[in-house]
Amino acid sequence: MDVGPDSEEAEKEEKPSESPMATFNVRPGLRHRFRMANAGGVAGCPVRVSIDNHQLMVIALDGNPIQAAQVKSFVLSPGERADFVVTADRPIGDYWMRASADKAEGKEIHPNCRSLKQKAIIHYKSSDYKPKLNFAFPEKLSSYPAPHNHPSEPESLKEGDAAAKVLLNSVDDVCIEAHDSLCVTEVRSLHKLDPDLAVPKVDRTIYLPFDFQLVATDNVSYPPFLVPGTKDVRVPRIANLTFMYPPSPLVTQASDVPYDLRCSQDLFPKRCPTTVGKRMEEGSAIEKGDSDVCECVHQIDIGLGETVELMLVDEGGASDWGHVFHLHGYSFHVVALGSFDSEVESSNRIEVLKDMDRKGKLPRNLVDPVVKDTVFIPSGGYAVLRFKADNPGYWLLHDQHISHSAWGLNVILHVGSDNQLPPTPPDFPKCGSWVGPEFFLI
Ligand SMILES: [Cu+2]
Repeated sequence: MDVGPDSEEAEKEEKPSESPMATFNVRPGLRHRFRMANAGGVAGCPVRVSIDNHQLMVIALDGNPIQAAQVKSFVLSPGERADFVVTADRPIGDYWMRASADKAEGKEIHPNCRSLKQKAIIHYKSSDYKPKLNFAFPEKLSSYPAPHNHPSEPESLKEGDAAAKVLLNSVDDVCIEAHDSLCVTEVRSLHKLDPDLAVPKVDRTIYLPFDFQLVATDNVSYPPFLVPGTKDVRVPRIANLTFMYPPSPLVTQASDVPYDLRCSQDLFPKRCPTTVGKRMEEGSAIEKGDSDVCECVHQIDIGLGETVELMLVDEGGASDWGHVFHLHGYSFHVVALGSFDSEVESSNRIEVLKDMDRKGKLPRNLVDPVVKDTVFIPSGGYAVLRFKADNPGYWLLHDQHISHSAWGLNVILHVGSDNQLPPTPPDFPKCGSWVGPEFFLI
């Protein structure tokens, strides 16, 4: 077996990773805890992890303990972490750990993720077993020797153990038994939901529909990573607002951030076009230079100690690969997550979700929902997240996809008032936007 591409066809379009391969030593008969993170990357690919001939017992997600789930493989989106236990109970030898890009049922792997494939070696360390092969950094991976002990099984058999479940932690909202998959909403936390969060209605419900607004159909020559697609220029928004980073840090210099740069869902700056808040119809022509985008420091104020529910809804406009959101300062309970019927109009999904909720058709797990700080929202889907706002500060909620975040798919959750924060040290350095000498010559 070769560690290069798995088939000749794949070889044409994929180049195997040239990075050195890691070796993890395990002791026969013992259990070993692995702590794995998807450390991301520009493409923001979801990654599926497995170990040949071994089951993985996942015991924590994003550092929060869950009721152990025995799986064949699991998926991590950028920023997500998993702790899993591997029992070294197979014949002494070496086994592949595999990581490769994952995709939703019936969808293609994102073009930027296709070449994502890496392997590591799980090496049984035993005095009875001395590998004849040298695993230290071969010059060329293509000449890398096959791990000992299981060279003859076809790839398909090793990757897909029909009896085991896949912990489908992301990339798909379809969680049906036939898929032998386990959705994040089916994973149970080891701890019960706090009583003040296990109520029908929390103190604050915050609706966060997000979309990508078409602002130009010209060929604009930004670097490719700033423009989704080749022609249309789209700008991300949360509740119609595109996030702009403040010129000074809010925690220590909130009063230095100009009022006109700041905004909330009820307060749009005067400089913003009056069309902000109105939705552009799908496919409607855009005049050159026309825009209904408002770029501002989008902040949502939350009282310290309030119980909060965030309702994130993907209202479309971007690619159909889904979004991964990360919240700073908190872990949240994923009480619901899913997608809508295909006939629901994209620009109306938040209203549909509210309506479902009013009619009692939005089931929540208010007993033992999984606790996370990073969550994958399926394309065109929604996530309902709960937490108690007991940590004062300015906390960023952002898309983990680096380019989406750079374009403005972020919002600040401002918890508590500034006098509830520890005081800024008197000699703490200050900063702001650069004002060059030309400013003084005007
Ligand atoms: Cu972050």
